[in-house]
Amino acid sequence: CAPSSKDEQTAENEETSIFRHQPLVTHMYTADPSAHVFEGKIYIYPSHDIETGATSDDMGGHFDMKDYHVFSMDEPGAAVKDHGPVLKLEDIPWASRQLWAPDAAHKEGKYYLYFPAKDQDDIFRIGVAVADNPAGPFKAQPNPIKGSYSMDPAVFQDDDGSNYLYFGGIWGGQLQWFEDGELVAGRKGPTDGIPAPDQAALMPKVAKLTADMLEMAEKPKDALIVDEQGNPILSGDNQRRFFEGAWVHKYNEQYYLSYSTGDTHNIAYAIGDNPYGPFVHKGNVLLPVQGWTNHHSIVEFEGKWYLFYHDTELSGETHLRNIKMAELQYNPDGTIQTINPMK
Ligand code: FUB
Repeated sequence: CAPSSKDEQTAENEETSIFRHQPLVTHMYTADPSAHVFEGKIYIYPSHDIETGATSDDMGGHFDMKDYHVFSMDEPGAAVKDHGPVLKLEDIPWASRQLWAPDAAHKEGKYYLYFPAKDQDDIFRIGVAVADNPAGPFKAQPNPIKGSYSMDPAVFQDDDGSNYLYFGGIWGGQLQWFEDGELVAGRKGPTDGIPAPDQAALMPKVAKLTADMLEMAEKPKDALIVDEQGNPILSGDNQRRFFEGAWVHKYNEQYYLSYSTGDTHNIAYAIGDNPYGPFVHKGNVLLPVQGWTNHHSIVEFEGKWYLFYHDTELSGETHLRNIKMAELQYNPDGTIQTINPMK
């Protein structure tokens, strides 16, 4: 099923009810939705999946995206507007290929798109592009963020206005090739640098952003994910360990770090009392979806909370995904009610 080439699209059909896990966008393939409320609307910053014939492998070579579109909706369940391409690979001076999962942030009238791409040496770095409004277009900075590596950036803005960049992902995301922020020579394969099963897992990274939002203000630290006893989640604990797609939100003064467990396909979450963690693993936000990848964001709109995610309903192909949303519910103790996308 090939999407039509319409640039502007409206999800006018009642069938797109968010509570029925319907695709939000059907005229093109979209994935990795990062949702934010800007100017009173929901803006979604997804990956734009395309078919290029790139070979499928354990390093994600088949995710060969070349631009980003921005989408918006006035409220949950309303028409979804495609604002068109807002940043293209050819306009990013340092990037060579693979525009993977982005995120966006707002500060003092400017909007910032954070995105991963491979550099000229085929190593993932994280870039930032700037716009005057949430729908872009975005202009890329000439170089990636200094000291950045790996992928799946997500920016959390705390109530005091501080912004924190979370990033990282193993296997195709190359996090396992780095130690203390440096690429380790000789690491090339998907499992090179993955800790032994009885060792602590690799963790997502976190760093405060500079006041101008363009660089990291500090060396990235581990956002430690621990079990209820305070022990780091182990590398062999595939149901709970971090793989990719970190996202942080705040609910009732607690910090929720949610992430994909990759080869076990959960969106797990852990709770901490500050943006750096440690975060105590609590359970799953979302069970496996159709397709290999599971990637999400969580946003509050007018007092209700929503999960944005993707699956492969429209194509049946792991690299050609479609974004969806569903309402999220909390229990009185702050835990999240797990969503089963198959129901
Ligand atoms: O879209 C490419 C990659 O697939 C993302 O960066 C990962 O999180 C996974 O969803």
